[in-house]
Amino acid sequence: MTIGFGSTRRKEDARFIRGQGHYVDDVQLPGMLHGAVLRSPVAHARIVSIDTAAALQHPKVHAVITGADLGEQAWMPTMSADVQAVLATDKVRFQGQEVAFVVADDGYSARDALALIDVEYDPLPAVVDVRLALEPDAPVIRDDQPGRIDNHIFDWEAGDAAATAAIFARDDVVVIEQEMQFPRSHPAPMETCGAVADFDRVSEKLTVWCTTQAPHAHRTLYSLVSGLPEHRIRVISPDVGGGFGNKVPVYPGYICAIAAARMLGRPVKWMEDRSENLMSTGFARDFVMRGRMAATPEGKLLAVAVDVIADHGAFNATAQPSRYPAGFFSVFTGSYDVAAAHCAVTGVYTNKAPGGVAYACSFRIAEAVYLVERCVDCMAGELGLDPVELRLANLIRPDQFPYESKTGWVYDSGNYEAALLKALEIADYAGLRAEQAEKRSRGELMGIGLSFFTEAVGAGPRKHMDMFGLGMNDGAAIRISPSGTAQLSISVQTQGQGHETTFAQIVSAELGIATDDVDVIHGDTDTTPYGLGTYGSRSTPVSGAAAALAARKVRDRARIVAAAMLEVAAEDLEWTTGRWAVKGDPSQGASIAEIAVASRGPIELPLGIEAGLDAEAVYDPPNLTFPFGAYICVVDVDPGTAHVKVRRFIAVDDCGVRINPMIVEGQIHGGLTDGVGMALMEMIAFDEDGNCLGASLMDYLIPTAVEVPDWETGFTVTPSPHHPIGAKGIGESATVGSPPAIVNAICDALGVRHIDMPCTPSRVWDAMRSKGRPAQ
Ligand code: MCN
Ligand code: CUM
Repeated sequence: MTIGFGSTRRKEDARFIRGQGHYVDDVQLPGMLHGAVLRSPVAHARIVSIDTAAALQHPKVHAVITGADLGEQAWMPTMSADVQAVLATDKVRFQGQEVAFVVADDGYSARDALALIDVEYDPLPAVVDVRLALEPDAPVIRDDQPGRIDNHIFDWEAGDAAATAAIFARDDVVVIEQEMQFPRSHPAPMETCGAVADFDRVSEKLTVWCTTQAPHAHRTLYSLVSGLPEHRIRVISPDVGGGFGNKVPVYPGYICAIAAARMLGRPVKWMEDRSENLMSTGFARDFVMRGRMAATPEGKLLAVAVDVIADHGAFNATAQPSRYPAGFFSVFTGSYDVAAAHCAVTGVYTNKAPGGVAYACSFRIAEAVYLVERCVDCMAGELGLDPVELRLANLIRPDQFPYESKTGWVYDSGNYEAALLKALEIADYAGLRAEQAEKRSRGELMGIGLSFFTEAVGAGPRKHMDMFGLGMNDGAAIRISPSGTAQLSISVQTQGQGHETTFAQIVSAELGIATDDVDVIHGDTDTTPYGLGTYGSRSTPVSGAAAALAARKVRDRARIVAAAMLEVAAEDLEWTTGRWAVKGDPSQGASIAEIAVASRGPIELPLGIEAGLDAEAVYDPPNLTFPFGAYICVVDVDPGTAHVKVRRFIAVDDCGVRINPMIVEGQIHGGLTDGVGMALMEMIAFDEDGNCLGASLMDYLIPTAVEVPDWETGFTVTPSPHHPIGAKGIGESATVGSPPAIVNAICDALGVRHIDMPCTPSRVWDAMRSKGRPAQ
């Protein structure tokens, strides 16, 4: 029996390792039909006509739905104040865009019938380069918006432009400037996206099983699109095979399944295949950045400035809940105490699938951390300082917390130097530098790269967040059975993070109930309290806090009942794990199980006290939590093939109090692997006609166990002062922190100032040649 925090095994693994998980594609309903989406083969074209007659003749086809059939529902609102075509009516705006939806007896027939639909396209020039999209003669992509004459979406800035410019203008500062790109990448979860929609014409209730990280948020959107009231919509998110941000947005296929189920009066399943997932959903990053940094010649960092052009694709469907169009990018001052900072971000439409979706990034923090950590290394090179030295001299000091950044974020707590020193110690930094010097003398290319990052997770406080005009609070409800076991229902949705274990541990720690005696209910809007779901590593910071607070309410109620049982005043009782006992006489007490049964039993409860111990809480976070970490990467570059091998990777993370250190470590391992992918191989590329070149896992490379080293992890613990259990989120830290460490290491190995991700062999080869290598 285990109680409370610690590395207990994951409860959910019992079903997963037996192959007993239950995913959307496992849902089978009587009379269920299957849908398939017809997608545009071209990136930009006017739709002249759609002829569905032949497809309708197919003996197994029940319906072929086009945008015209959807009427007002042909467009749906996005989470970023834009609209997105569910099925294209006027034009197609990216390759892979949804054009028609076929419903048939089985999935194979539905897909076969797609080929029978005849769409006449009138091709238009496509633009996939953000800079070209901003040119005055660029084709206007969103001419559905009245009066639009260009592809510009927004201009947004943060920080103090004048104060920053004043520092850059000083003649006693050293300035570096570096252009860099964070390429378009894809979360590529194991399970693709899909939905099963079932509409009961009698009760007028719609049930949607779908791959979502945020069931309640999806319910709101389905209500907005379908016109059905929210209480008549039930969203169920069963087991989810990885989300990584891919399953935050609402995709057209879900809406098509819902529309078809309502039209036909039968359940409809739609599951996309791998290419559809890679071509049309969940794109992240795609930032072109120009960073500048100013420092004194001695190495005091003074200012950071950055201009960004952000490629949002054809529809601004950025799934992030902040009030800022560039999400949390304004944390780009990172972990350093600078005097001034400024960023300017321009959002642009291109003929690509909607981008700007989250991918283990905490909403643009991956981009921000990459920017600042690359700039710090460029500055170290410029000043001739060791990157460690420059960082140590500028990290925010422990006594400066809570620290208000120059762009208005209040970092809750931190002890940065301790984390960096620990990483240096694990790595044996001095030893690594000595090894590198020795290898260099033999012409070998070894590189050592650092990054220090601050994350901002736990969306979120009203000051920064809002989704559909709603705040970002989350509820938790605990039901205590008469025998003292518990069910906790939560608003967030696990996709592999282990919530069924860690949330049980939170309740267990608060109430002294064994973790096995706490079951976690989630992923069903009919049975869980309202909340905004899992992304931005917010489950622990927000929903975890709600769970702890609900458990504390249970404890408070138990105290009153125990007082009645023991015939003492409640104030005379004290709590020791799992038990209320009389102060000074621990033998006089009652366990939660004893109190639970008594609370529904024959004892006389004080006036106004209801039977049972059930309790609910809603947590409205006063601030985000700011986990941090120090990463060191060691690479070897093969001078003959330009292949980069990540030989060692040391990650010291601090996410405050850890509920389950083993799960936390697993999150770090996964995130670091993501980082290797982004730094070395992942990029969704397009040709100049807008054809997507990353539509299969043969073309879009993702890392496997072969490409990654044995991770070396370490931890420091700096609790969050405002979180009930002192925990900060961890789910995205390593994805955010690792890419710059790897690129810094590659630059260090090659002796070049910058190389863009992904650092593929051909790019590394070019960089080597720029330095006169390899010897011709
Ligand atoms: N945890 C802990 N102690 C802490 C912090 C977290 O024990 N101090 C545990 C949590 O209880 C939870 C896990 O670590 O079981 C991750 O918690 P948290 O940081 O709160 O993140 P979320 O649960 O909100 O997960 C979201 C985050 C995001 S946004 C992406 S993207 C991502 C990530 O999680 N997607 C993932 N990790 C993933 N891991 C898996 N396996 N699959 C995904 O899709
Ligand atoms: Cu930034 S991806 Mo996660 O927030 O689902």
